[in-house]
Amino acid sequence: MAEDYRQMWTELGLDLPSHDALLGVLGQAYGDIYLAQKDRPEGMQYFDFVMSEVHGLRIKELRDAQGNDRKVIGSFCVFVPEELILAVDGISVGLCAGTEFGFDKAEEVLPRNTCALIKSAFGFKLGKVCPYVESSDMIVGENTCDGKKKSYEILKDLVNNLFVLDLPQMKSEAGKALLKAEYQRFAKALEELSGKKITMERLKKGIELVNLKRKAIHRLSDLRKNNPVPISGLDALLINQVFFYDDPVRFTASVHKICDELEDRVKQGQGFRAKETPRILVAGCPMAVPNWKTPWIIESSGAVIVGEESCVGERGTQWLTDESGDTVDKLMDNLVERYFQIDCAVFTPNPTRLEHIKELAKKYHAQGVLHYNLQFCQPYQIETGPVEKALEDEGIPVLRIDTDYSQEDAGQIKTRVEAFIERIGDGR
Ligand code: BJ8
Repeated sequence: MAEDYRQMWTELGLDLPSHDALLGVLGQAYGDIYLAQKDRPEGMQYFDFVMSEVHGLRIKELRDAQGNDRKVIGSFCVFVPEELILAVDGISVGLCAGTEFGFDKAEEVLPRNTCALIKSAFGFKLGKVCPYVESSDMIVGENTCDGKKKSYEILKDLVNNLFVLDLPQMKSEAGKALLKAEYQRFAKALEELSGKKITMERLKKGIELVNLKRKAIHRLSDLRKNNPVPISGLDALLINQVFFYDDPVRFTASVHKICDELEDRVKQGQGFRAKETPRILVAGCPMAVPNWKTPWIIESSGAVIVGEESCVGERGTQWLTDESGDTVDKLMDNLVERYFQIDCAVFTPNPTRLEHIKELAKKYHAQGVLHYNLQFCQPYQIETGPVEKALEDEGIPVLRIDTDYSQEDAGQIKTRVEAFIERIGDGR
């Protein structure tokens, strides 16, 4: 694809040699991790295509849409409501990144002991390798963890139009009121940027579109409850990652298409692995493209991932927004109700997350939970203790992995994961 899009990348201000190097690394990792899997569902070809064109055709589509008076909004958090973006005919894209590309540059402006997710986003911006950042008409940050909150103070001078949402940290009535006020402020900023008014009809349409996208993912998740599980965790993770980039209508149709195929597989008793394969739920920090290290280790060590308690996964998609109501204000309340349920570890206290992980482990018949933490992510690292306790009280074994985006610890993680798989496989 590289040759066809060089002009576009130049216009976006990308550093072409660095960008070529990034695409080289990405392509290699994709081949080694994804394409090397056996008997993948045919429906994954669509997602392979999306990935092969993630810096090409999709960016061209965004630019064409901008030419037709649509705005592109980039964000880093599942608290940013795509429904509001769609209500001004905007396009939502995720900006989180999952590789240590550009860390040297990121560490010139951020402390080394910043989590890899934040450093990666900065590395992509400073290294001029991310066409999504460069295509965004507005970038939305949020006051969640301290790392993000403080780094946006630096990011605001590096990008054109940064809007920071002030998010609550407690699930109180005051917290809910703050979320509503902030969503209203965001809606106003979107209206000003786009020149389009958020009407009840437009907002309702946006809610319906995002709900359809979520329902398709729920269907995929339901299929993963089967034994044998009809799709690898790696492929399911990829679909959850593409959720943040693709056109919502096309994405929804593609997820249903693969689900039709997976239903057939289930009927025929066909699985990604044999019935006896140990089943693992992954919980914790979000995994952005191309952060596939830990899932790849799990599945190449003989287990299968059956679900993700993650913002790139069930924490991000699990609730629908109520579509009823005939005023913008009522629909805004519905949005607030839906988003306020997200149990990100930045909330204190955060008991519902423990309950959700337990529920998910049972729902997906997981024999063990791998709690995935990015190093220097205090919210999830600290919350691992209570999660371990809650799960082990229920007899569900937990393996805690603290890692980053480097490959240096891959061997060590593999040894620990193999021992864990042996333990849960034995039912010990
Ligand atoms: S709602 S999980 S997407 S904030 S890994 S940057 S928390 S130090 S990503 Fe998140 Fe929204 Fe919460 Fe979800 Fe900080 Fe931790 Fe890094 Fe993190």
